[in-house]
Parts: sequence; C-alpha cells; structure tokens
Amino acid sequence: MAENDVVLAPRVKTTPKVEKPKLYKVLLFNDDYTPREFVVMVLKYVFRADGSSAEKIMLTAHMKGSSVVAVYTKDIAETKVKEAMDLAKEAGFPLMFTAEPEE
Ligand code: TYC
Repeated sequence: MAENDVVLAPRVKTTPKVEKPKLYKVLLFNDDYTPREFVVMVLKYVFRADGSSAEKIMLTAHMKGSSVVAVYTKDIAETKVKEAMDLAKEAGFPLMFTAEPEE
C-alpha cells in the first residue's frame, strides 16, 4: 500500500437488537371453596401485595370470576404461579392462578 493511501473502514451497519422481554400477567380465578383469608395470605406472601391491594384483588376475583394479580417476566410469573398453587394444594384448596402473555 502506498504511503498516502486512505484506508476506509468497512461500512457495516449495526442495528442494536435489544428486545424488550415479553411480559406475562398472573391471573387469579375464583372458586367456591378457598377461604378469602387464605387467598389474601397467598397474595401477600407470594406476590408481595400489601393488605389493601390483596383484599381488592381477591374481591375482584370473587365477584367477577378472575383478577389480574401483577405483571412479570415469564420466568418470574411462572415461578410465582407454581409457588402459590403449591401452597393451595398443600392446604387442600383448589385455588387457581395462571400466567398469560400480555397482548
Ligand atoms: N369465593 C371464595 C369464597 O367465597 C373466595 C375466593 C375469592 C376464592 C377469590 C378464590 O380467587 C378467589 N370463599
């Protein structure tokens, strides 16, 4: 290469690919057997809801059939659903939670 040649860097276009993690909502479903106090306890213990939000979430599920508990990344949502349902199973209640992708 001659001494005064200009060396150009290759034109490489880099498009940053940082994708937002998909979020999952945890839903709580009503049933006729689980005591209200047990539902509130699970919401406080597993989902770290404070007393009044736990009460609200439980009452919404009780009255409307289901309620959104909170929104998390997939792994966290699924782990919390399992923890909550394990507690219910251990206590002999049919309490139901699911994790669903947000639209
Ligand atoms: N329906 C239940 C009862 O009357 C209480 C309850 C509320 C159960 C919310 C589940 O997600 C639920 N004992």
